[in-house]
Amino acid sequence: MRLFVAIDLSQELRERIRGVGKGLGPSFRKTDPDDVHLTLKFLGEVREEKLDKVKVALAAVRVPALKLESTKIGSFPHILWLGVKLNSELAQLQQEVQRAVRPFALNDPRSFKPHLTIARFDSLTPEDEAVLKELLKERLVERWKASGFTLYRSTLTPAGPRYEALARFP
Ligand code: 2AM
Repeated sequence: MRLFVAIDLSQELRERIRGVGKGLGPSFRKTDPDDVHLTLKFLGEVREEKLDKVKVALAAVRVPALKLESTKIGSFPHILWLGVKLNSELAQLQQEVQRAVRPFALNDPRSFKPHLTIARFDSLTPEDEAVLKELLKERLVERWKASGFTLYRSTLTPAGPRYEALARFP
């Protein structure tokens, strides 16, 4: 099973992400705003027998009171995202989650860049190219409080990934 650990968003932030999505043309594959999350750690494929151990490891992580804040719209190749400020509580939680799941997880040397994936894209129409250029100038600041994190299972389907919450860690 493909697993990842993420923080859920506030309903207000989901609505703002929905608003951004309304301006996107057909060359963007939008994430359903109800599925958008802040990934702390992608574990990759984990054998089902290990699931209980993963849960025990995550249950030992102490979660600070987290005040989060979205920042600006940006892009990686093929991904349109909304950034999240990397404050010390978020950095600490991400490191602790990463440490807890290290025996079970993919070893990804990339540094943590907190982001919310709004849409994915390959080639863009000229209109969508112009939309992207404008969006990249925007900030979308929304504050929310996280009350914990969630272990998710991701199932890849032809219609895109489906996410299922397996356990919540308040
Ligand atoms: P993304 O939103 O930037 O694609 C489930 O796939 C979650 O884990 C997504 O939020 C995804 O981030 C994140 N993730 C991180 N590394 C990944 C990887 N190597 N493969 C798939 N998803 C990854």
